[in-house]
Amino acid sequence: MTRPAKRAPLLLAMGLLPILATTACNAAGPDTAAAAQDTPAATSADQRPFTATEVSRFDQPWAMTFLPDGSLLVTEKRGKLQHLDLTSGQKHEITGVPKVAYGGQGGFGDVILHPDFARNNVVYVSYAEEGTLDTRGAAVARATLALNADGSGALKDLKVIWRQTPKVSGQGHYGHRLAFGPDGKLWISSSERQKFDPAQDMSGNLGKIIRLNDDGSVPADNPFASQGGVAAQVWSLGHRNVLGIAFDANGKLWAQEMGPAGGDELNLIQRGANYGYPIVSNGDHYDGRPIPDHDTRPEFAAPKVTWNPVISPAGLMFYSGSLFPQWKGSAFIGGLSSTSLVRVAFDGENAREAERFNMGERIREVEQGPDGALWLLEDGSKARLLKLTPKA
Ligand SMILES: [Ca+2]
Ligand SMILES: [Ca+2]
Repeated sequence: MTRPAKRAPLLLAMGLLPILATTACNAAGPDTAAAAQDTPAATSADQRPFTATEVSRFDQPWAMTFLPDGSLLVTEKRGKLQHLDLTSGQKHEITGVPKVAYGGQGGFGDVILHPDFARNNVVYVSYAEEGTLDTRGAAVARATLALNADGSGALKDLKVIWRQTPKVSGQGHYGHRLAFGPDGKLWISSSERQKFDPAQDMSGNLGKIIRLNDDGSVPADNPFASQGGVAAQVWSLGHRNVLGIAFDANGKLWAQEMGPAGGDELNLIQRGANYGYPIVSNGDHYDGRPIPDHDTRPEFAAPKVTWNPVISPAGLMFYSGSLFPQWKGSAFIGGLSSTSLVRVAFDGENAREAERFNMGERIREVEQGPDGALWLLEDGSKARLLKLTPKA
């Protein structure tokens, strides 16, 4: 699935950045210079501080998470959950997974561990689910992972604890990224299913960031708890397609958002805040209709980073390891249309793109391994699992 660029980047026009040519198809617009000012030049393979080693391949992988024993769980969009033993290289398909609505952007989504996984073996998975009358919506299930000595296993006692509401037509913008916060709560990104206005409608949970207890119940201290109903689940609203959420070392939640044309974002998520979509965006609709920029409506929370040309962010993690000490505290974003790994650096609550590594393939997911290596999953069929270690 390609994603058209809003405008050709300034750096491309200057001939400095041929690597991004695949994302650009239009002539440079009048306000390109300002929008592109913070975009660093992509780093070529021989300048990278890391070596990328292929470890395995998957069919349309979407997410991964490391288990305490160093093995890896990987979801595949068509509906498989794979368990990869990184020592033996053996891969086993985990049984007992929910049936997914595969198609478009939909299918199996995220997989994460309960904070007490080492004791309770509880995992959470997200996926697109069929409704009635050709509708779909994301769902989140909680289950116990029962692993056998040979690496095979099953999800037991699977229980759906959350659903997008309403279920709607189409196969895009599920979001359904998951994270546990330092508060012990389960956080879910619920994208707006390409329906725009639901992001501002508190009678549904589309276009929102959701905060739940680990059993799926609603915390009494959520910002809209007094409204009851679905609104009680909501932590923040006005989001488009949030394909990465992660907590930094200070416990602050960040979310990257695949925006409209020329409007990808990294947001610092604040309690009860409205991020403005589709009323404001620094990008514009793909059909050419303008959307007023953030600075016209300061009552809406503005992004900390905006990308134009877009990077198509998917997968977000904060680096805390020692293998790349220069990157401690940085965030890493997988780029789909930009076929890149993007490093974001922080100064308090401010953020900027610091580095961009061209990976030559769409990057769907980023993780930090137990030894501090960076791990990437490419997108699509025969996608590589890559381990990034410091160049010798
Ligand atoms: Ca992950
Ligand atoms: Ca705009």
